[in-house]
Amino acid sequence: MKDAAPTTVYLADYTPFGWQVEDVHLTFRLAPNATRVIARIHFARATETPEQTFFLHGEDLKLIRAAINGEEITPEVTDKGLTCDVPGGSFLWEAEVEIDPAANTALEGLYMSGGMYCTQCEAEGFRKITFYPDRPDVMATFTVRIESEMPVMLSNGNPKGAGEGWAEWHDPWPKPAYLFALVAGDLRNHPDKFTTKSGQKVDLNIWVRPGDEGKCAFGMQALKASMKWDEDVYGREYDLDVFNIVAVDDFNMGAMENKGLNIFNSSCVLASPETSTDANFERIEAIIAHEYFHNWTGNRITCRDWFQLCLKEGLTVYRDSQFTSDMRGPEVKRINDVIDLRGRQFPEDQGPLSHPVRPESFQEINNFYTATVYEKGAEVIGMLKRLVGDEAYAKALDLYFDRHDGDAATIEDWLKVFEDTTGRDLSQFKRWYSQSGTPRLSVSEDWADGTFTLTFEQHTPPTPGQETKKPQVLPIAVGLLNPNGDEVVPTTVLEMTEARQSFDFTGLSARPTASILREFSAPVVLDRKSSAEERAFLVAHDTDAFNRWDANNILARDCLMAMIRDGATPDTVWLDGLETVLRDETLAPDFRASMMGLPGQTELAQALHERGHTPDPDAIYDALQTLQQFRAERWADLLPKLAEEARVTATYDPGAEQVGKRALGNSVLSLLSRIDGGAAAQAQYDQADNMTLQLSALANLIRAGKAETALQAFYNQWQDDRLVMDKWFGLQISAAPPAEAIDRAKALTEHEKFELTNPNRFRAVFGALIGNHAGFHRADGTGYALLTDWLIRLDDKNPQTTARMCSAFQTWKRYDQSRQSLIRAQLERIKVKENLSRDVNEMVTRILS
Ligand code: B3K
Ligand code: ZN
Repeated sequence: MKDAAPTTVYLADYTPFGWQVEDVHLTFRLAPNATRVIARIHFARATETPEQTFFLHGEDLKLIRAAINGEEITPEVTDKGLTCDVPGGSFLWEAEVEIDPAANTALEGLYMSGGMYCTQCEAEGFRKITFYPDRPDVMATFTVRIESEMPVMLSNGNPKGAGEGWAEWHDPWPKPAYLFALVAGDLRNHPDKFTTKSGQKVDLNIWVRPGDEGKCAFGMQALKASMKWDEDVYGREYDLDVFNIVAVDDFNMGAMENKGLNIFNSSCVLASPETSTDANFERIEAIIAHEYFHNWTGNRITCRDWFQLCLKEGLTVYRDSQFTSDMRGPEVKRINDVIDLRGRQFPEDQGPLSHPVRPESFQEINNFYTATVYEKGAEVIGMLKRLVGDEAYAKALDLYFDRHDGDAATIEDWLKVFEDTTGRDLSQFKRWYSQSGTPRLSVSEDWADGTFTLTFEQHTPPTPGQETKKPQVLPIAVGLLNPNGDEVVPTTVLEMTEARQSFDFTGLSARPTASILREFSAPVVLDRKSSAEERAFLVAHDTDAFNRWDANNILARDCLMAMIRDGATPDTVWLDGLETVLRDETLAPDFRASMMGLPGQTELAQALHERGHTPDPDAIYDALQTLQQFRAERWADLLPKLAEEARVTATYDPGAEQVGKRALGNSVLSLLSRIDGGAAAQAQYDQADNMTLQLSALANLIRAGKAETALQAFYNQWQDDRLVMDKWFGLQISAAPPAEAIDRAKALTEHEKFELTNPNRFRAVFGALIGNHAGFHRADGTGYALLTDWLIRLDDKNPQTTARMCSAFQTWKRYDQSRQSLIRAQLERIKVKENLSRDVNEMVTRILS
């Protein structure tokens, strides 16, 4: 192992850096295997900080020369960094190092992707570029000179000058090193302009590899919409002369908010109707917004230390979800966000990887860019806003930007602006940041003399390192419906602070039906003993779209669980009620498509586990197939009608209206293809002029076992398009019958276009395998073994992506003894791998614990 005894970093140990960085000058002489980085940095001793030895982070750097105030020195260098004696006052630090970007397959620091140079520094990648205090609370202005043969050379900030073989950039905004970026390559740009509300003109560019120019227009439109939205809604303006976005094929995550130079995984910025699905368009719009919004929430106000990550990520996710709501409608956005939260964050929070929104220790910070920090972090902000109200939220945010602009801030700073603007004491609310685990909320109802009483109890089960929990503040949005379906009490927010608490609604003439946790007002598991009739009543009448959907979702789940456990037949009362909703043309197509959805296989596995049953992946898969077949036959009259409503005749547009129709059409197709032998899917495939229709048709042909010709045709058509090829790789595995998934995955790893070192391609194959629940969890353990073989191989090249994919095993304790021991054996195999990365070691140790 690289780290025989990996070190753990604790929030409680925070100490400020003993020096200030006044400015940073960097010169890059780019060469694939021997890039020289020459740094000139002015340091000054910070007052009010304890005596420290002067330590600069540095990893995988070949030190050529170091000097202080012009005098060469020989510092002590380890694999973590460098220490030396420094003068008492201010001084000039100079260092020249050599690095090897072409050999950098970890994609952290300076690396090469398809012949271009690019960087990724968050969280701790800058230390692979030069020796530096690589911590977010050290902020400085950067001036960067790039020397290379590449036609395009970019860095943060504003352009300062350029000539034959060189370019200079200056970023006037002090920033931490994790926001540093450099790109050099043969790139084409898609330019545009934006004028801020105070009249500043900004040049906008999306830079791409030759051939991708035609896929930039949508991203540019999304960028301009984001800039405008942040001015209108948060009063935030852009602050440089240029804003550059670069698309890169090899990237560990979605995108990165480097100041003035956002770098994107090409899959998260390049879009065209022929090559991208509606879901791709929506995701691209959201990620462009997210990275842009970081300019204020992350860059202008950054984090004091990495434990505060949710300060920028939770808030920025919250902001991008507001943006998407505004662009595309709030109802289905909320439903999709909750599906995502329950599908990714809940399992994390209820298993061995559970950690607070603000973790208190880590070995490898990259392992904490999690659904808990991001998505639960955003939910916490949503709750705060609900508790204080929209107006107070806006005031608090204004104060946050005023008070902390230029700061490296903490969660305490964040909560203080709310306390100061509202006069509230948020000390109990703060538990949302420190207590891990998903609270369980149970509710009982009483009715007497015109008074309806709801009594809630909250309880959070133990999580790693946290045996006992205290009650949290829960905003519970409730509405009451009369027996005739009218709303008698509109949405009211109950503020629960105790472990057990009752709330009365008085003066009612009849016992109402309660709609509880509207809009999913708190990230909890709501345990409500309620009859199927009551759920059906909410499906028919609830005015809250989320709860209407959720009541239906619970009926679907209960129906499936009865099928899985007792071999029951599908619940026709539920299906008939749902049919009435689906026939209601006043309801938006995208909402009806959501209502047609069923809980996924992992959600059912979790639900069974929670009720004390051991989930059988095959039985879950079979029940879903049976139910879909049953619905297809029962709704044989309904489906053509819905298909007609879903038809889009206008030219393709990725806006909400058409997207909603296509979503409904594709839900219909997935049923229709079960009763027409795949004819409708084949017809849709043959006629499709956009990827949304083409891909869904292909998925249904695969499920129907009729895709051989279409898969070949698809390959022939798209073999030169990397992003579409990722879909081709993934879909064959994700849509395959479980019995075939592993063989397909194995065969695809032998395909000439499979690339171990390209995270998108690796995830296309193995993400799809993990997502094929019954296939991955095949009883003989071959799915676990195949994934492990490849994780072991990838770890030597790219620890970050390997570590992230280890979470496929986080739910292992749900399954039967045999599967548990098969998974344990694979985790132990990973653990003893030679030179196991710190990233993967930490993940596997936590999962096993
Ligand atoms: N801040 C980056 C994520 C960096 C991940 C480092 N492992 C993207 C984002 O959240 O916007
Ligand atoms: Zn972010």
